[in-house]
Amino acid sequence: MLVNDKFLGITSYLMSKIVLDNDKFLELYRVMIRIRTYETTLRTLSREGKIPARFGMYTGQEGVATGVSAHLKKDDQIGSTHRPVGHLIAKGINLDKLTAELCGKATGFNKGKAGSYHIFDPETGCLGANGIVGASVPMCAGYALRNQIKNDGRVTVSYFGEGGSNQGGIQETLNLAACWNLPIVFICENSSPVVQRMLGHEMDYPQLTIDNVSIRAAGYGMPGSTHDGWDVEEVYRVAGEAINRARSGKGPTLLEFKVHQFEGNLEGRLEANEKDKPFCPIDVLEHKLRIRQILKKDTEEKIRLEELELVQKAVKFALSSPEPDIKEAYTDVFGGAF
Ligand SMILES: Cc1ncc(C[n+]2csc(CCOP(=O)(O)OP(=O)(O)O)c2C)c(N)n1
Repeated sequence: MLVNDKFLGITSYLMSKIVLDNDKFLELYRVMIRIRTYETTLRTLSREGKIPARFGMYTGQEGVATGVSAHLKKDDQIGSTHRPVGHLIAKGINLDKLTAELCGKATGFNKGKAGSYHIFDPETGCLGANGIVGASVPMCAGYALRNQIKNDGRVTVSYFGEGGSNQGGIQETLNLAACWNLPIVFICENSSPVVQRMLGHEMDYPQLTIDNVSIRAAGYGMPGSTHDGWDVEEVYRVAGEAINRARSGKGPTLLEFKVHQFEGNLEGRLEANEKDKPFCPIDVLEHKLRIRQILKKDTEEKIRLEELELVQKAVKFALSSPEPDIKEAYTDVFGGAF
């Protein structure tokens, strides 16, 4: 069910869907604060010229990755997008090595060569952010096929945007995943029409012909549904059902989450108007937590401070790390034999 009302008018709606216990609530809150703190700090680093490549911001979408990853085990896999930081942090990636990678340092996950768009950490199942829109989705089906053959209970989650959903490779992957009953959950984070309106239709993707991407699931013979991405509790509930379904051999699901993207495609390109971001997932969660008397001021301050310290430690690690040696330019890459 979607909310079409202003945040302050939806208290009863929010209260009617209690799914989480207090500890779980605070756990999710902490992850969302971690993602927001991390991105805000990294944006400053980027503006200071300390991040060589631009990166896509996930700000405003934290509820999705957090609610989804809360059901994932360490060796479950995710395939990410050009806004990878939220997906990666929610999956439990090491912040020191993540920051070093973004800063192009030798201590990064991929020796500083991947940057934000191609980060790869098999240890936490983060199998590729991807700067090519939609490109990680077919790869995720490959991981899911591997999981099905090995029969080791692993699940793959494949993230993409509504723009990416128009890619032919995604359509084929949805079809194949359904035909082969793969243990995979497709997550479409749909930021339209807000972004389209804000960008003045400058996107080089065809406009969607439908409001809800999830209706396409029926054509492929898998369950599909659309939900509020700014309500982490709702995300947690439906993602849990889909992930359990995949894990128990019942096949794929397409979940669509409506989100408000506070930044455009790239860091610093767009600032949303206040009126365009009524549903900040952190505000919504804090609102719920306060009403239910779970979040007291001192707990909130403690969580925010601890997460800030974690992020600052990662930044310190990255900035004091060495640059990659010039000889490394030809290792670990195709064409390294030159
Ligand atoms: C194949 C391909 N085409 C175009 C681009 C340029 N591009 C980068 S982000 C983006 C918008 C993608 O929209 P969507 O999938 O909805 O993701 P969102 O940015 O909304 O999260 C485009 C067109 C690209 N990176 N890859």
